[in-house]
Amino acid sequence: MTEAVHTRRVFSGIKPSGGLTLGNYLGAIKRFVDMQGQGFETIYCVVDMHAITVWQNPAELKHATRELTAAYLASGIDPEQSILFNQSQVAAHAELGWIFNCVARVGWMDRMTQFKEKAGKNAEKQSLGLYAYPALMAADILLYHATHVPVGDDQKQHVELTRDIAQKFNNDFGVDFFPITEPVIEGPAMRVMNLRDGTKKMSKSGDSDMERINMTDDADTIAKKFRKAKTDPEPLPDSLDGLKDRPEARNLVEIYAGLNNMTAESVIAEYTGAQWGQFKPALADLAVAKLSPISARMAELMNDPAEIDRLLGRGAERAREIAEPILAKTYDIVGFVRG
Ligand code: AQP
Repeated sequence: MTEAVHTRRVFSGIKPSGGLTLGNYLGAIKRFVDMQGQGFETIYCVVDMHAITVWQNPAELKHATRELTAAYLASGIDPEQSILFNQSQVAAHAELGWIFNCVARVGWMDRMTQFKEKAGKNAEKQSLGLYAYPALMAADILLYHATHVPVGDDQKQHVELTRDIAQKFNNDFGVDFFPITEPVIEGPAMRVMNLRDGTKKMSKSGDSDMERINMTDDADTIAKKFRKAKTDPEPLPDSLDGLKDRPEARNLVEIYAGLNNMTAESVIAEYTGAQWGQFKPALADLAVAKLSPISARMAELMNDPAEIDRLLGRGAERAREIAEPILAKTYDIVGFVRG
């Protein structure tokens, strides 16, 4: 069998499940912007169908969908160059998601650490959608035959599952149809940690607002949150090795590196021996310099929700043009009759 040649295409998405964090910015949005114009077709999604795997108030879901779109635009996603849309406007995601529910195995889903973390001791009370989420995520990606998926480190296992699903589908039906997608997890700050506990991921839905930086926080709030961030009594070390077993210290260094487009090594080189009283204000100033122009632009864009909806509708039309022929071909491969 000759190998199909796939266009270099990027797909990625974010859930509109609350305010966006610095983790979403450094692990996802900033890198989505960087991948525009790098020889890829770029498709970015507001994955609202993933958001409802846990309860969302309908009015808040609409607000979060528009706010996330505003964050994409304010950060530099160009809606002409990239396809930008919300998932529920392209029904093919749900349709391919069903087929992948029938390809993925229960044993594979049982190994997904994110479900275990999110469900905790209450797995029985979670929605079936939360459990099946990674099969829908595989559909999101493979519906566009995406070859590259920029994600934060927490999503690595789900992209690996996407590869397993593509492989099993291709093997089961004797085709070389779905690409084996590459996760792109490069650079510092690929797992931004909670400011109060450096062993936990920074999340939109974490319990306390003090544990995360929101993209819309004002300068005083950002400075206060970094000032109160947990650290240890040691100054910054003289090499990266010195951050081993110091998760909170490492996190702040990585955030600085991610925001300033530099490596963690060069941050250490610049701040060797610095005390937290010196480093934390420098980090806060940097975060404010990077985030405040974005949040100001987000606020402007949010003044015209009809324009945001129009852009999402137009993006969905363009997404359907790619997705529908791939879904139709999938239906033929599976053996569904189409009149
Ligand atoms: N802390 C993080 N560090 C680096 N990257 C992160 N991402 C999320 N948190 C971090 C990346 O953001 C993208 C979109 O994630 P998502 O919102 O769709 O899902 P999530 O990973 O479950 O994000 P949250 O903030 O934890 O949401 P909630 O609390 O609602 O479940 C992904 O590329 C992810 O890697």
